Amino acid sequence: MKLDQNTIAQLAEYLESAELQNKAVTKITDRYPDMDWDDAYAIQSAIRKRKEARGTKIVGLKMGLTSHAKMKQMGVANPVYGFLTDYGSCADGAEIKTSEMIHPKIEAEIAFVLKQPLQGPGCHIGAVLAATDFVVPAVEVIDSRYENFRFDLKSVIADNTSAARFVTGGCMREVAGLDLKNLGVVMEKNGEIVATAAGAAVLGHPAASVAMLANMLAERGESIPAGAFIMTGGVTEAVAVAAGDSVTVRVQGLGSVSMKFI
Ligand code: 0L1
Ligand code: MG
Repeated sequence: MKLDQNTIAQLAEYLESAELQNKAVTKITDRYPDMDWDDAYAIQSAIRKRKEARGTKIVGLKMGLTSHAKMKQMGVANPVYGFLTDYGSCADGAEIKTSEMIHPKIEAEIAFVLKQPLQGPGCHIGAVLAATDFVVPAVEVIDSRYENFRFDLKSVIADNTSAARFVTGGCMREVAGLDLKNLGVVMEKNGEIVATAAGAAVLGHPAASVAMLANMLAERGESIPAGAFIMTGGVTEAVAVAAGDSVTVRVQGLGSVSMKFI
């Protein structure tokens, strides 16, 4: 690690305040260009601890930047992971306040709920499918705390991978009999189709994203517990939303998820 504990705590406060006050800030690598991957995840973990100390519950995990469309859009080459909060969870059909965010964007995702824990290294698609209770469609509302959504990978990891809100809905389905790779996804904004994709857009198979999460967590001595809710990453590029927009994401065989931005 290149940063001391004091600096990590200060950067956690800097980024969490930006989130809670909806104020965009400059990316932290401008000031700390030598910070490393361990520093980035340590800042994310310090933000998580700040929230937990105030009573926030961590209700899931997320992978981000798992599709080529997203990686190309953001100019980065590797997936990242973060955590989901209880206050970020929205019901199907929710009204989501844009006044609580800086510059929200939406991503259509396939979420997994596990019935068994997963431990890397060596976790693979087969282990994930065997450990999965059900999958469900979801939409992530991301909101980078960085000005103009401009960042590098270390800055975005520290910023809890832009996590803001997430909406689950549709139908829960067991994975047996589901062709997750060929699952069609259609994203509509204000009644118009704005993006389409198939499950394979996420690392070739959405379960590969969960396996990668288990393997990445293992590098830090962590694992995915039974019962975990995991968002696997946007299947398409992220789409900007503003107050007044209505969004519906339809996932083949899994129903739809809708929300309105106010
Ligand atoms: O969930 C995601 O794929 C987002 C990861 C962070 C990058 C971004 O803000 O677009
Ligand atoms: Mg996402």
